[in-house]
Formats: sequence, structure tokens, C-alpha cells
Amino acid sequence: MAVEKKYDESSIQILEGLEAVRKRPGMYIGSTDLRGLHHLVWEIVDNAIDEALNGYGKMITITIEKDNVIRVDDEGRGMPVGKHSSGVSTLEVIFTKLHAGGKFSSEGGYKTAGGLHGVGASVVNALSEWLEVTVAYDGALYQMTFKNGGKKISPLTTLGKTNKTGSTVRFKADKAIFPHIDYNLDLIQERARESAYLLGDITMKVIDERVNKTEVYHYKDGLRAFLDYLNEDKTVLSEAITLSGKVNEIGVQVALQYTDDYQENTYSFVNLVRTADGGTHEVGYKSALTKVMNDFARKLGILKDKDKNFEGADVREGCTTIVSVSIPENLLQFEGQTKGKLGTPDAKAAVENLVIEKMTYYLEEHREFAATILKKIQKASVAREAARRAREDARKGKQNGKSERILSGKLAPAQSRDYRKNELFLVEGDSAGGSAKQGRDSKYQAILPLRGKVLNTEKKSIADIEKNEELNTLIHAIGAGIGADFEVDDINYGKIIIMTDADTDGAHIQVLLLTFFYRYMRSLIEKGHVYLAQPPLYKLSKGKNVLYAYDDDELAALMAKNGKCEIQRYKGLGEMNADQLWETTMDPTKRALIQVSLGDAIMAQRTVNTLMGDNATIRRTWIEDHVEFNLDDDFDKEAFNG
Ligand code: 28G
Repeated sequence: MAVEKKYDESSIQILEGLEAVRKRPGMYIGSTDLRGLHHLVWEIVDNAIDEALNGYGKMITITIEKDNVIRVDDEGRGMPVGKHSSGVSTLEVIFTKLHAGGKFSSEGGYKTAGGLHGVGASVVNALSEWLEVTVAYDGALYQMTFKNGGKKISPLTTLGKTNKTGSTVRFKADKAIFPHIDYNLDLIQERARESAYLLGDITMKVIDERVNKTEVYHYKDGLRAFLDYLNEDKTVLSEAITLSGKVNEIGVQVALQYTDDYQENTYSFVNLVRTADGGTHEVGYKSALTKVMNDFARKLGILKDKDKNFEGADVREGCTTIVSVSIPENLLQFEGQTKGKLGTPDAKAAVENLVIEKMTYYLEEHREFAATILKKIQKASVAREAARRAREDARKGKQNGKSERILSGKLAPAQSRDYRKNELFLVEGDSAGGSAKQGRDSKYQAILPLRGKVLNTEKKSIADIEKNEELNTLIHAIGAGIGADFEVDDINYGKIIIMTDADTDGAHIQVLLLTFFYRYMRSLIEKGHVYLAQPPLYKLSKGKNVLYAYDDDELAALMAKNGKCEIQRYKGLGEMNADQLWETTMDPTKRALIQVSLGDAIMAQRTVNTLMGDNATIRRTWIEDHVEFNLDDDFDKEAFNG
């Protein structure tokens, strides 16, 4: 009797645990927006990867089923179905007890950093409308199901016999928790592809049953293949260099390759998970490369005694790098709001020592490569110095009225001097710009119409950018410098709002502007100052009453509610008069802005590289895959590229 009572208590405790997750989902998965929604997928996939890394199962399949149900299959040993010490099955513990799922350090395998908080399967269960786990283990197929945030609805049932082993998890995210449930295939494919590159001989398969698409990712060449993929639309200047080794307890893998781009691209990973905000491993790599290149430049006489060292940015111009480290769980430390930054101090030393040693050796062995790359670095250094002098002049210009001259006739400024309340609207086209100027709240809202196409900053040097009239105006309007000299504290506007038509051209302008901000004013995005305006797609009129719909779902809902009305589809902002534009898109009390995250900007920049890179085949494939939303406005790359 006493024993039974104990089981009761423990099961009550378990349910309370999951209740806590439902009360404060943000504590466990960061947020309940699309990022948080996808976090559910990563949690389950990470467990499957752990099992594969322990040596069981070579294939992991992620399926997006028709009604946004996620299914993950692995070919591992199968989650244990036997009794746990608490009396219930281990399977039940994994899915109902906080922190019990997922990261099983006791097996001594390679542990994934597990995304944000690494809390695993039970959190996914807690945030699901229903979840079903099926295990093939020891000749039999077992199943257990849960609903309403992790309440068990069936005990462990045996479905039949099998000669396989493995686990399958299917779940439907709870709409009471996630306001918008729509999985992003690109994002899931991207993550699966990254994992496959980093894992080497494990296959990741992604199936989207909503659109009948299947992709299989398998790369036996690992990081080298990853680098090929990252640089596939660029012109490379060197072969791929791979460096790897183990320093103390930390495994380090680095792959780098120079291209003729002006941008640097560094991708870092800790235990297979992308560290979007870098951290100590990235710092170690960067300082090592700068040191090695400077030392070698002096050795070859490219830098003389009197010359200053090259800066890190010069050394990395055009260089694509992957830094991947594996760190034992007891040394893992993450920092930052989204825990995307590695804090482990030993990781810096490990990467730094390894790169200094192996890269020096590489340069010694490849003198010709060394000389070519060092000349390129020198050119970058000279150009950067020139741009810096020009910027300093521009800064002085701010005092002597140069900015005012650049902006006059283009910017309709706000009256207020309070940058926190001020908003800068970047508006596509002169006619919409005119309506925006008339309709705005001129106390706090400034309007900058964008006339021509926006320059593709991925392919331009900083000097080219400052010569471009459109971007130069934008730089002066924001008033906080550019590039390494950008000072987010000096901005003239708390919100920079991109307002374009809801068509392909508008999307392209957004993508180009976000790329510019990402490359040259990154902290503007990081600090949350960049937004996208959301103009309505439809106007519904019924007599004197006017309603607006912002997407097709909303249109359908409004039509169902209001019966017969007259419907106008807006082709662009220019079709709205000043009052309508204010009312639907600019009025702070009514509008719905989208705040741009760093992840959005990275996606934008990736899109620009695909659409405007050097490789036409990739571009064609991308357009075929993505440009189905607007077949009527055809995509003109040349016109767009300006
Ligand atoms: C399908 C989607 C996600 C998993 C396994 C396999 C085992 C396991 C998972 O054990 C509990 C704790 C330490 C042993 C381990 C099976 C040993 C023997 C496993 C997954 C028990 C966790 N047989 N496969 N967990 N350990 N796949 N896929 O989650 O003592 S989780």
C-alpha cells in the first residue's frame, strides 16, 4: 500500500512539473514564436542525434506531416521501455519528468549542447496538444500516448512484433501555447543539412508532406563539403584548408577558404549546435588567424618593421570559416540572452593554440598561397584605411552641415529630437513616400523614400557603399556611422521601419536592406531597432464601413463574418491614400510591425547570396523552389542588381 501511495505522489509531482513548463514556456524554450516552435523539433532531433553519436543508428528522419504534426524517426536502440527505479516505465519518465529526457551524460558519449536549455522530450510533451512515442525494442513494438500537455492517455501498449530497433516521436504543438504553428521547411532543412555536415557519416532526411518534398543529407567529407556548400555561389581564391586536433579535453575542427567577396563569414558550432553569437571558440580562431598572418607577412617582408599590423577584419575579408568544437558537458558554459554564445574559457586557448600551430605549418608548406593571400589582405588593409579617413570626414561633416546637405530634399525629418521616440520609415517608391509624408505623425515620424534599387552590399566594398547615393543618404539619416565605426548609441531613430509593397520587388528591397544592416550596422538589428511594416493586402468595403485584411486567412475570416462586401486587392502602397496608409500601416496604436531578428537578417543575407551570387544554376534552383508566390511579376535579376 505504502508503495502505491508513493507512485501516486511521484506521478502528481511529474504532472506539476509539466504544468510549470506550460505556465512559463519561455523559461524552457526561449519564446513561443516561430523560433520557439522549431525548438520543439530540435529537442527531439538532438536526442536522436545523441543516440546516433553513441554509435546506434545511421539515419534520422524528420517529417512535417500535413497538419503540422512533426515526426522524428531514428534507428537507434529504442528508448528503454523497462521499469524505472521510480516504478513507472523509463519511457514515461523520459516524457513526463523535467530534465530526465534527452541528455544522458552517464553513457559517456558525445553530448549535444541541446540548443537553449537542453531540457528535452518532456518539455516538448508539455507543450503539445498530443504526443505519441513508438519504440522498436527487443523484438516488439511499443507505444505510449499523451495529450493536453503531457497527460498520459494510454499505458505502454504492445503493438506487435518487429525485427528492427529504433524510436519514433510524433507530436502536435499546442495552439494554446504557440499562436502561429507553421513549420518552416527552409529552416528545418538548413539545420538538418548543418548537422549532416558536422556529423559526417550520419544521414539526415527531411520530408515535408505538406508540399511533397524530400531531401536527404549525407556528406562523408564533412566540413570540407560544408565549406563547398557555403561557398558554392562564390568565386574561391584558394583550396579549402582543414585543421583539426584535440587540445586537453576539447576537440577542434576548423575549415577555411578565401573567396573574392568583401565579406567575412564565420560559422561556429559547439557540440553540433550553431552558436549564432560566437563566443570563446570564435575569438580563439580569430586572434590566431590574425597573429599567424601578421607573423608570416613580416617573415615574407610584405609588412616592414615600421608598418602597423593588419587588423582582424582585413585578414578575414572574403574568408569563409567553420569552427566546430566538441566540449565535455562539465566544461560547457553559455552566455547571452539566447544562450547562443560560448563562454567556456578553455575553448579560446584550445582553438587558438591549434590554429596557430597548424596554420603556420600550412603556410610554410604552401608559400605561393601564402603570398597571394597576404597581398589580398594588404589590399583590404589599404582600402579600409582610406574608407576610415573618408568616414572621419563625414563625421566632421555632421558638425559642419554636410549631413543636412546630403539629406535635404530627400528626408522628411521628424520634429522631435528624442531618438527613442523617433521613427524612420524607409519607403519604397516616391508616390508611396509622398502619401507617407502627408499621412504621418510629423512629430515623431520621418520619411525617407527609396528611389532606385538598393545596392547589393554583399558584392561591394565599404568605399563603394559610401559612394552609393541611396545608401549614403540612409547612413547619414541614421547618423551613427557604418561598419566598424558604427555606434548604435548615436542613432537618430529608435525604430527604423522598412515599408515596401507586398510583392516580389518589395521582398527584394527588404532582403537587400536587411543584408546592408546585417553587414554594416549589425548592432542595430541586435538591439531590436529594425522593423518591417505590414501593409494590408485587401480592403473590404461594405457601404461606408471599411475593413482591412493582412493575409488570405484574415480575408476569409472577415468575409465569413461580414457577408458580401466589395474587395480590393492592394497591388502596392501607392494605391492607398495618405489617410489609409496612416490608418493601416503607420499609426502606432493600430499597426502590426514585425521586429527583425538577427536570424531573419542572416536568412536575408543568404538569400541575397543565392539570388545575386556568381553561380547561375543555384540561383535558378532557388527561384524554382521559392518564387511561386507571385508568378505574375517576373523576377529580373539584372534590373534588381542595379
Ligand atoms: C525519435 C526521436 C528521438 C533515443 C535512446 C536509446 C536509449 C536511451 C534514448 O536511454 C536512458 C539512461 C542511462 C540506460 C540506452 C536504449 C541504453 C540502452 C537506450 C530518441 C538508459 C536513455 N537502450 N534512443 N535513450 N538511459 N532516441 N529519438 O530520443 O541508462 S533516446
